[in-house]
Amino acid sequence: MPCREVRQLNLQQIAKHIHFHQQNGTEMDKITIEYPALHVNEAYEIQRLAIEEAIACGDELIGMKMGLTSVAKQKSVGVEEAIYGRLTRSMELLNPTLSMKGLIHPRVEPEIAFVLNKDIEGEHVTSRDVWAATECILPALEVIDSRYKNFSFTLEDVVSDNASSTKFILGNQAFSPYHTQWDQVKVEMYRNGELVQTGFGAAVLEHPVRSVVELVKMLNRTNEGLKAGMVILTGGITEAINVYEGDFIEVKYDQLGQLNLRVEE
Ligand code: OOG
Ligand code: MG
Repeated sequence: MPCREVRQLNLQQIAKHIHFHQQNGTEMDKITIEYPALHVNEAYEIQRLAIEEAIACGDELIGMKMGLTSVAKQKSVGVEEAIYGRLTRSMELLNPTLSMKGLIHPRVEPEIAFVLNKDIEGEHVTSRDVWAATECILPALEVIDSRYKNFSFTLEDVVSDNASSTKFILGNQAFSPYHTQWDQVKVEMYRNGELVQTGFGAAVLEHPVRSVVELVKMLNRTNEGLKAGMVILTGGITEAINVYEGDFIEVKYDQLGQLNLRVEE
């Protein structure tokens, strides 16, 4: 067993390696090939350190995301628990156009995003605490792009790679948390006019608010929490779909409008 200092140093080195691939959009081998004993807690530390690298390069932490929040999603990637990742300013698309430059094998998924107006932390958090700290809710699309070859990974790999986070876009229209039953929102995703995925908000841990509760509990393990102003992506409502140059993606949120994404060179 190597001494603590050596392990620490390795986490930093792995984080720098992952940050390099995240910045350049280049694929890499699974971290667990070289470090088969990597623990999930160490993977979260690698994730945090890699984002610190990005922040040191001028990026900014603006939110958090949950992933693998449905059993169907967990099955499709072979990982059996929900995970979280960190969102930075450079990931937010301000126009509905996705450039394939710097991407490897992107996938798009519809999500529901919470925007907070108060800090939330602690292991005893409830959905009431989340509602009391929610400024508004927006329909969102997430673009995930695992840096691992063939989009194939273990729990520890995907956590280290910031839960595949790459880009996201939020709808223009913000909604009050209170007048919509978020678990009953129906979502339809079309690729080039063809319906390819359908789902309901309930796919996300029965209700997207539960995803924020889970996130706060998971962050509490490392004495972290959510901050006022953060954007929280609660997790894919449907399976993610592969997208290619020239694709036009439309996602219709029943009663809540539509989000589009044009995929370009
Ligand atoms: C992990 C990220 C999954 C979600 O919403 O479920 C995710 C992956 O599938 O690469 O963002
Ligand atoms: Mg997602």
